[in-house]
Amino acid sequence: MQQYRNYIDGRWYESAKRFDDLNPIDGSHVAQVHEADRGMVDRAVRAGRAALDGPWGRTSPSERAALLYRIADEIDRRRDDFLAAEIADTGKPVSMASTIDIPRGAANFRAFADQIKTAPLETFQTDLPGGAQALNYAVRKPLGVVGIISPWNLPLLLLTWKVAPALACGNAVVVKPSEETPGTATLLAEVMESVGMPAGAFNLVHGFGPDSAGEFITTHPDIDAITFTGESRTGAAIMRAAADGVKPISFELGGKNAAIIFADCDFDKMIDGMMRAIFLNAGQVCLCSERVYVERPLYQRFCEALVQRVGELKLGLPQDATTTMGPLISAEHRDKVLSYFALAREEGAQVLAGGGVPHFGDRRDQGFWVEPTVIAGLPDGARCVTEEIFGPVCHVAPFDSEREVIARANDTRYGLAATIWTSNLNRAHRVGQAMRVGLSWINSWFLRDLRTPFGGAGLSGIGREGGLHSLNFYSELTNVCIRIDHDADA
Ligand code: NAD
Ligand code: 6OD
Repeated sequence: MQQYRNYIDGRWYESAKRFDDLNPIDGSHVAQVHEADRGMVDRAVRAGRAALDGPWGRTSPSERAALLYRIADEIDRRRDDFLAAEIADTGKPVSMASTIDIPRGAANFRAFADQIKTAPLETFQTDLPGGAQALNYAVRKPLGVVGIISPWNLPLLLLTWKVAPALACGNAVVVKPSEETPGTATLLAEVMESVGMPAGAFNLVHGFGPDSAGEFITTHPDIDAITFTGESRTGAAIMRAAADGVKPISFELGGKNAAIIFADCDFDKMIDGMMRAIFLNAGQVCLCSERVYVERPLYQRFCEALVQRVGELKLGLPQDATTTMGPLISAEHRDKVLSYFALAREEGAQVLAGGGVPHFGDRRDQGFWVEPTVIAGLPDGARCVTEEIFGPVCHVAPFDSEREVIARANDTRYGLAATIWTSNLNRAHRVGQAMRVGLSWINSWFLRDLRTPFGGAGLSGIGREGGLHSLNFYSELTNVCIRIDHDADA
C-alpha cells in the first residue's frame, strides 16, 4: 500500500499513527497517511524559522521567481502522476482534473513568480514646513512562518494558490492538506525536494483538524500567520485559535451563491454555463450556484432545459473521457448532502430531477455517489435555500423584477460569488456591482484571471487573495521615512 509521509526540514518522516486515504469512486484504499503529531508540527515550525534565518531568508525576489518556475515545470513534467493522485483521492473526471486542477497547480507558481518580479511598492515625497522634505518608501519583507490549511475539493489548485505567493514573498510554510486528499500535496513535497527548495522553507504535515495537525498549526505560538480555505464554521474555530497571538489571517470560506438569469440572455450559452456553475466537480466548488433565480417569462423553459441536461450527465469512472460527474468526497459528506435532499422534501420542495442515490450494479455502488438534483418551490427562508449544501444540487425560483431579485440574492449571510446572465449591458454592470459578494461573473462563471482580487464577504471569508492582494497579505510592509533637509549648508 502506498504511504504518504510528512516532509519536514527537507526530510521524510513516518508516524506510528496512520489513517486510510479512500477512493470515493468505490471506497477502495488509495494509501496510508502518516498523521503528524504535535512534535512533528513543532519541528516543522522550527525548520521554517531556521530556513528564514539561513540562505532561504537571503534569496532575492528574482531568485525565488526562478525557483517557482522550476516548481511549475516539474509539476508539468510529472503531470500524469499528479493527475493519477488527484483522481484517486477525489474521483473527479479526468476531463476536469487535466484542464483545471493540475494545470492551475502549475499556473499558480508561474503567476506569482511573475507578480513578485514586478510588484510595485509605494513611494511618497512629503513636503515639510520650512522647505525640508521626507522621502517615504515601502519595503516588502516576509511575514515569517505561515501555516497553510486547505480543503479537499480542488486539492492541488487551492493549496498552491497559497503556497506559491507565500514562497514568492520569501516566507517559510507549514502546509496541511485535507485528510481526504493528501496525495497531490505529497507529490508537491517531492517536487520541492527535486527542484532544490532549501530545507525548511516548505514543510508538509498530514492530519485532521481538532486535536491533530490542523489545530497544532493554528495554536502554535511561533506560526506568524494563518491562511485557510474551508468551511465557515472551521474558519470561526481557527479565528479563535489565532486570536491570542493576534496573528494575520486570510480566510476563503463557504458560499450559498446566487445565479440570476434574465429573460434577455443568450439561452444556449446560459444553459451551458449554468450546467457548469451547478454541477462542476459534483457541485463541490465553493463558487457553485445553489440558488438559481430565473425571470418569470423564462422560468418554465429554463426548468425543462435544465432537467433535460441533468439527464444527460454521465456519472462514470474518472478515466473515461466522456464522464461528466463524479462522486462526492466521502461517505460522511454524501450523508450530509442526502440529509439535505430529505430536508428539501420535508420543507415541501418539488424535486424536478434526482434526489437520491444512483445504482450502478458495479463497484461504484460501494462509493459515495448521489444523483444530480434540481429542487423548486421552497420559500427563500427554507434551510435548503439558505445553508451551503456543497453537492450537485440547486434550488430554482422565479422572479419578476431586477430590484426584487437583487434583494433576494443578497439576502444571505454568505457573500462569495454570483453569476448573472443578460444581454442588456447596463443591467449587467448594474446588477454585477449590486451583488454583495467578492466575485460577480456576467455571462460566465469561474472565469479566472489570477491577478484579480479573490475572496468573500460575510461568512464567505476575510481578506482578498490574488495578484498583489496575495503579495500584500504574505508580506510585512515596512515604511522607511528619510528626512531630507532643504539647505545644503545647514
Ligand atoms: P473543512 O473546513 O472541513 O476543512 C478544511 C481544512 O481545515 C482541512 O484541512 C481540515 O483538516 C482543516 N480543519 C478542520 N477543522 C480544523 C480546526 N479546528 N483547526 C484547524 N484546521 C482544521 O472544509 P472542507 O470540508 O475540507 O471543504 C469544503 C468547504 O470549503 C466548503 O464550505 C467550501 O465552500 C469551502 N471552500 C471555500 C473556498 C473559497 O475559496 N472560498 C474554496 C474551496 C472550499
Ligand atoms: O480559482 C481560484 O483561485 C480559487 N481560489 C478557486 C476556489 C474555488 C472554490 O472551491
